[in-house]
Amino acid sequence: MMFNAILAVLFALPLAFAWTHHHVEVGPNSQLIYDPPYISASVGDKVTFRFHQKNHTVTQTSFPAPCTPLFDGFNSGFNPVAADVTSNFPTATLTVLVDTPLWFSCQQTGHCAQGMVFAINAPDSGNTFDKFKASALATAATGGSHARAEMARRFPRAALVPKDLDQ
Ligand SMILES: [Cu+2]
Repeated sequence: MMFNAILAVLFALPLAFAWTHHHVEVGPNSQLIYDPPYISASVGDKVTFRFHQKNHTVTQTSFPAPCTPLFDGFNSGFNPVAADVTSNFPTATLTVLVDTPLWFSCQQTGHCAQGMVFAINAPDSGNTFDKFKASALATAATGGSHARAEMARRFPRAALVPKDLDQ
């Protein structure tokens, strides 16, 4: 009787703490994309990024400056994967801690400006994923200087983030 009661509690636990494990491919088939490009996630969910060939990052940025790392944000760092590697790709996992939109891009030179961006819980209107991506693509014309200036204006501390040395 008691034993059954304990078993019942044990089986109930996974339901009580249910969370979703999301999987995102980074740069599959040598494309400068995250697949999928955006997801909806709940607080407590985990997101595992799997890095394919080339040398990408998953770096938290912000809606106004899609290609500029966010101070103290999530950053996988660079994950170099040689062209002849086809399995056991490196991964990085983040846990979703807030229900507000989270914005990311790849910090490899030129990748963000070519649209390599990702979002969690992007709104359906207003600051949408499409606008975020368009803003990232627009940095190509300015070399990102406008985005950096805008970022420095809105988030002065972000100017202190050192650039990754690994290109
Ligand atoms: Cu990249």
